[in-house]
Formats: sequence, C-alpha cells, structure tokens
Amino acid sequence: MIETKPSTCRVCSAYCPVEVTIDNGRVVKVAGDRSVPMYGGFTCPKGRALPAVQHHPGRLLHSVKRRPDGSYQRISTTDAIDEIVVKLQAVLDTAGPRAVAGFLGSPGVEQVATAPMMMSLLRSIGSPNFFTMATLDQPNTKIADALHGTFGGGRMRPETLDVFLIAGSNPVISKQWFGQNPGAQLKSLARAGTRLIVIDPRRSETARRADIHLQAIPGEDPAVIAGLIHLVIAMGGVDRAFVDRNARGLTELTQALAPFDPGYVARRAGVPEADLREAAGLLVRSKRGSCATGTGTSMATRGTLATYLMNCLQTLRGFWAGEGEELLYSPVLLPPVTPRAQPKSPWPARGFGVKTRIRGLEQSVAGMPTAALMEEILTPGEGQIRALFVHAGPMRTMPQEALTYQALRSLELNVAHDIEMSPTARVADYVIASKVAFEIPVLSYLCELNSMFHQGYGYPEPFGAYQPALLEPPPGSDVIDAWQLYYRIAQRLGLQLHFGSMFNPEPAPLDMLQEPTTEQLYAAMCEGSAIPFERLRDHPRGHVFEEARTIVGARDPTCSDRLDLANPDMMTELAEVAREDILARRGTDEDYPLLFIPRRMQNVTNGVRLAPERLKTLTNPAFLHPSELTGRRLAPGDLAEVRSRNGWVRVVVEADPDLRPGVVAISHGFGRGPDEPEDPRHHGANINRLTRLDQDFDRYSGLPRMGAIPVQVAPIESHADKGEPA
Ligand SMILES: Nc1nc2c(c(=O)[nH]1)N[C@H]1C(S)=C(S)[C@@H](COP(=O)(O)OP(=O)(O)OC[C@H]3O[C@@H](n4cnc5c(=O)[nH]c(N)nc54)[C@H](O)[C@@H]3O)O[C@H]1N2
Ligand SMILES: Nc1nc2c(c(=O)[nH]1)N[C@H]1C(S)=C(S)[C@@H](COP(=O)(O)OP(=O)(O)OC[C@H]3O[C@@H](n4cnc5c(=O)[nH]c(N)nc54)[C@H](O)[C@@H]3O)O[C@H]1N2
Ligand code: SF4
Ligand SMILES: [Mo]
Repeated sequence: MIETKPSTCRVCSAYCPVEVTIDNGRVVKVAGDRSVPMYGGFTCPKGRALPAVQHHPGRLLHSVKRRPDGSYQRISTTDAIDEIVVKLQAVLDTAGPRAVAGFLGSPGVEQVATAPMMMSLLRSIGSPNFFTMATLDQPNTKIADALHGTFGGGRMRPETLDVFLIAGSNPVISKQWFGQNPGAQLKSLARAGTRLIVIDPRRSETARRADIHLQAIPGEDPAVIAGLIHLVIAMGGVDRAFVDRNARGLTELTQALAPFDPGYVARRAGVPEADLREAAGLLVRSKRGSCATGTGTSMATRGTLATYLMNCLQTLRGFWAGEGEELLYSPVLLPPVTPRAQPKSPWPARGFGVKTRIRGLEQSVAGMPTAALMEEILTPGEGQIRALFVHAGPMRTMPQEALTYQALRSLELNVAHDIEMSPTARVADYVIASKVAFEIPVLSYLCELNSMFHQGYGYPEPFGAYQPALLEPPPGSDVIDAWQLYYRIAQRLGLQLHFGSMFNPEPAPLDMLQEPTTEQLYAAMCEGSAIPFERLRDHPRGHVFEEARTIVGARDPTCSDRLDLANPDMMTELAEVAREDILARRGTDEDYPLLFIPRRMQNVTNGVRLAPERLKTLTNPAFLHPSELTGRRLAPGDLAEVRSRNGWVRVVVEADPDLRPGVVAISHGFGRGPDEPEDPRHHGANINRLTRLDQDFDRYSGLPRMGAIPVQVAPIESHADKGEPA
C-alpha cells in the first residue's frame, strides 16, 4: 500500500516540512510540503535523500559491545544496558558522581527528548557534567549578550529591515538565519529593498547576493567591525535618543575605537577603504537593521569580541524592536513572554557555576566548557571523568583528534548511541543502536529553543508542529529512541527522574515503573507552553498560531537598566587588537603561508555520514583559489597534504575562484578514526588534526582557534593520479 504523510526533515535545524511517501513500510520519496507557506515547499538534497538514509545498508540495527581485541560483538540492547549499569555503579561507588559525564552533539536536533533525559539522569546522579557542542560552536553569542545586555524587544523582524549585516555566516547553505528557505527569503527581502552586507573571505553563496561584500582576511572581524563602528560614529550615525536612554559607555567605546580608522582597518583586513566607507554609510542611512555573526567569526579567535562589537553596533544604531512591533520569535511551544521595549543590564557571563580543573575553564552562560572535557578525562585526581555517555561525533568534530582519541579510549566506561559504526562508535565500550529519521516523532520545540542559544534560529512566524513516527524500525532490528537509554539506566539504578519544561525549576517526577512514550515526554517538555501541546494534533502539517503573536510592550517607567558599550574586558581586548603585531598574531610565515578556515557544504550536515554515495559527499575537499593551486603544481582533484603546526591531513584539492587568495577552506566532520586506513577520496579527512584545544582559546567558553589557522599545502606526488588510499 502506498501512502503519503506529512512529517519534518530534521537533518539540520531548518526543520523543513515534508511529505513522505511510504510503500509497504519503506520510505520511497521525501518531498517538500508546499502547504506550509513559510517554506514554500523547500527542501535541500539531504532531505530528499532521506529514503536512502532511512534504509541504508550500513545502518546500525543492533547494539554492540567492544571485545578486548577491539572488535565488536552484537549484544541485545537490554543486556547492554544491564552491563552498563553495573559498570556505571562501580564508577559511582569508587569515584563519585562527578566522574560521570554526558556529551550531546548536534544530532540532538533529531532526538529532542534525549538532551532533557540525559540531563535528568545526570541531575539525579548528582553530576554537573553535562557538555554540549554549543560551547564549540558559537558560545560567543550568549556571552556577548551577557557582557552587553539585551534589549527586551529583541531583533527587528527581517521583513522590516533596511539593512542586514552578517559576518562569518553563509545562510544560503547553513540555514542559520533565514532558516526557512533562505534563498527565497533573501530574494524577497532584496526585492523589498533590504540591503545586504557580508563579511567573508569567500564570495559565498550568500555574499554573491550582497550589496557590499567585504572579503576580509580571516580572523580580522574584530578590526573590521571596529572600523565600521568608528566610521558610523564619525559620520554622526549614532542614534542619540536611543543610546542616551538605553546605554552607557559611548565615550569609552569611542576612545577605544580611535585606532581603527578606515585606512588602518582597510590595510589590516585587506579590504578596500571605499567599501568600508560605503558599508558604514549604508548602516547610517538605514533606519532598521540587524547585525549578526556566524561560525566563521566564532572560530577565528576573538569571536566574543567580534560579536560583542556587533551588539554595540546594533545599539548605536538603535536597531532593536520597539513598542508595538511584533516579536521576531513569538513562543509557541515555549512559555509565553511579555517583552518590553527596554534594556536589560549585563549579567555575569561566568563565575557562578562549576569550575573545571583545566586551564581555568568553568561553566559560563554558554554552558559547561566542552573544550575542557577531554583533559578532564585524562587528568588524574579528584573530579576526573571516568564514565561518559556520548551522543554524536566528538571523534570527527572535537578539536585535536589525537587527544580526543586518547581520552575516549582511556575511560572506564564509554557509551555511545549511534546510527552507524562512526569513528566515535569505534572507540566506545557499548554502542546503542538508535532510531533514525521517520521512526522518531517530530516536535518543532527545538527550533524555538535554539533561538535562545543563537538568534539565527527560530521561527519568524508562530509556527508549531507535532507529527507522530511514520514507521516502525526494520523487522528483526533492536533499536531504541536515544532517551530510552537514560531512562532505563535510571530505572535499573533505582533512581527517580524528574522531567518537564526546562523553564520549570521543579519538574514533575516521571513514572519509573511504566516507561513513558516519546510523545508523553514531548507533552511534558511543552508544559506551560504558549500553545498547549494537545492543540498541535489538530494540525498534522503544522500551523501558524495567530493567537501566539506577541507584541512588544511599553517600557516600564521605573526601568533604569542600561546596555553596556564598554565592557572592561572587551575594551582591554580591543586595545590588544590595536596594539598587536598583526603578522605574529596571524602566525603565517614562509613555511605556513596560508590561512585555513571552516566552511559548510550543502549536501552534508557536520559529521552525519549515512548515504554519502547518494549525496556525493564522500570527501571534504580543500578549496583554494586557482592561483594558489597552480603556484603549487596542483590541479583540481589532486591529492595534497595540508599541514598546520599541530598536525596534517591528506585531502583532495578543488579550485574555488570565489575564495580570497591565501586562504584554504575545508569542512569538518569527515575522515575515519586514527586506527583505520583512510582514503581521502572516499572518506575525506578529519580537519581536527589541524586544531589544538589549548590554542588561543576563548577565556569565557574555552573555544580554541578553529579557524584562521596557518597551514601549508603541498602535492602528494606519488598519489597524485592514482586515487589510491594514502
Ligand atoms: N548544509 C549544512 N548546513 C548546516 C551545517 C552543515 O554542516 N551543512 N551545520 C549546521 C551547524 S552545526 C551550524 S553551527 C551552522 C553554522 O552556520 P554558518 O555560521 O552560516 O556556517 P557556514 O556555512 O560554515 O558559514 C561560515 C562562513 O564563514 C566564512 N568564514 C570563515 N572564516 C572566517 C573569518 O575569519 N571571518 C569571516 N567573517 N568569515 C569567515 C566561511 O567562508 C563561510 O562562508 O550551520 C548549520 N547548517
Ligand atoms: N574544525 C572544526 N570543527 C568543528 C566545526 C568547525 O567548523 N570546524 N564545527 C563545530 C560545530 S558548529 C558543531 S555543531 C559540531 C558538530 O559536531 P557534533 O555536534 O559532534 O555532531 P555531528 O558530527 O554532526 O554528529 C554526527 C555523528 O553522530 C552520530 N550519531 C549518533 N547518534 C545519531 C543520531 O541519532 N542521528 C544522527 N544523524 N547521527 C547520530 C553519527 O553517526 C555521526 O558520526 O562540530 C564542531 N566541530
Ligand atoms: S535544509 Fe535540508 S537537511 Fe535541513 S531540514 Fe531542510 S531538507 Fe532537511
Ligand atoms: Mo554547529
């Protein structure tokens, strides 16, 4: 029997509504659902390839356990959990709760009940060690908000903007900003007169649509943004009325920006001075705007400073939503809010939470510093982590692969759940086979929640969707919803879990005798939501809930809060930027003449590797400007070695005329484990062999230098035309 049902693709946070055609229990087609106006039927190739992912022959259908010789044997999921519990209890008995940790990576977007259940288990054990990828992503956005303060009205709605300024982000591909069909959104904004300014060393898919593209040298975002603010102030572009009423520190900021005159910034960042002036002029002429950063900026060091300066720029121009405007991200499945057009003063970015033993790193507003996790595992003594639960890909995605490998191998208990035997699964003691794609019910909750971590996510319209699972796991398989692992561990340990809305400090106890359904958990997560969970059932294709639209209210006359334009730490760092020896900081020299930067590719989400043949994503090429290839006797498709001062990888090179010369762009999330033979053409390469956890790390989040890294690129003569494993 062939039937078509509505669901949602969750391969990335865009959560595109889809129609799934199922023929006798097999997904045969996934297409965009045109009935949801926000998306206009948009999907990307990853969504359309979901049938191949759902039924991939390489999928892990049974849990496995590591043998002493390193091979894996099948084990029933129930037996695996029994054994895990015994080992976990032993760690708890000998080393206490702090020896247990959980790590959650980005596939949490597919399994939205997993994070809260993992947190619930850790809480009931008494461990504070909940780590996520968020602190190795863009923790700078949360931290910059804490240092600057936020404005209650939030960002102005995109359809009302005169200008959108974005640094280090490529929404057309990443769907971070304009997540619902970004190409179409950018087109309609351009038609309506919104001007786009992009700061990116690559003429990216987004930069191509820009009115002004500042193709700056990687790592120079703080200087470029400081230069723009300098010009805005000099042009008389400060919104005096807004700043006098809502901010402090303009004088100190103006002084700190003095060195960043346009001539200096243009020379330093390698951009034409005229373009800087034009961009600043456009910002000054615009009444409504939004200024944002992405991963390019975050990873190139000083991401916190860059994003803090972007916040300052917004405030100086008064680019915040005022009284009577509609809130950009009105809650639907989150609790309702009553925003006011008034500032909220800064709050502590750190200093209130758990301290790690590593390099002074501690919990911040962005969460526990995941950059400290591997060293916390490897450093003996009180507080050493001995048991780890892993959801997703640290082996491919954590900086400094070798240290990650060493740490994960050294654990007394390492439990991963996975959908395939990924490099991370291959270092685990137990791998619990998980459900995938349409076997898991959908809840749009995550998109809303993400907007609290990064303003580039969230629904601009009050949209909500719940869809049940569409199919059972394959007959004979033994897979679970990832959250069930944590629930069942708690059950066997005799622990009482509490589970509910993350805004509820005292969530209700869970029934520990009768296992809940995923749907019941979703309902609990939505407790107190603006639109009751039950109402989503009336709308199988999702729905824009008009009644949830939230309007920004009037300022409270007693409000005396102020946004801070001159946070002392940020002003000190800005002075350092002005003073530093630029080349020494950048680190390029004759041996390492190029700067390696991150980028994302359309057909792959981070390290998710099922169905790469179908998506033609076997490898992550190193992109270079054609002139850089010819200068090195390299042709597109050749194999080459990329070497940083920290390590090396073998890659396939490709030409990218849109890239600034002097730059190498490679996506993360590829390659095999250190013990497996690797063919760059078929597995790609793990670029986290080029990074180091302790290099130029952010003092708040611990995020190290993951971009703007000096490298050399050279041919691998003997392999150049063979395509054989290196
Ligand atoms: N197709 C696809 N979509 C994804 C993902 C994916 O892997 N694939 N990953 C998801 C995830 S986890 C995230 S966090 C988001 C990230 O979303 P984005 O931050 O938009 O990520 P990218 O698309 O990599 O865009 C980063 C841009 O920064 C530029 N860049 C690199 N270095 C610098 C620099 O020093 N300065 C400046 N100004 N620019 C620089 C790069 O050239 C690139 O165009 O995307 C999400 N969406
Ligand atoms: N050098 C460098 N490193 C980076 C980045 C960078 O730009 N440069 N970006 C960073 C960022 S922003 C992020 S968010 C991270 C992303 O990295 P992570 O958050 O670690 O997530 P992924 O690598 O996407 O996880 C994919 C892996 O999880 C496994 N997996 C386990 N369970 C599931 C499941 O239920 N579903 C699916 N689909 N897969 C599952 C898959 O088999 C695959 O191996 O990488 C970070 N690392
Ligand atoms: S953009 Fe692609 S991968 Fe992301 S949700 Fe939409 S269809 Fe899925
Ligand atoms: Mo990310």
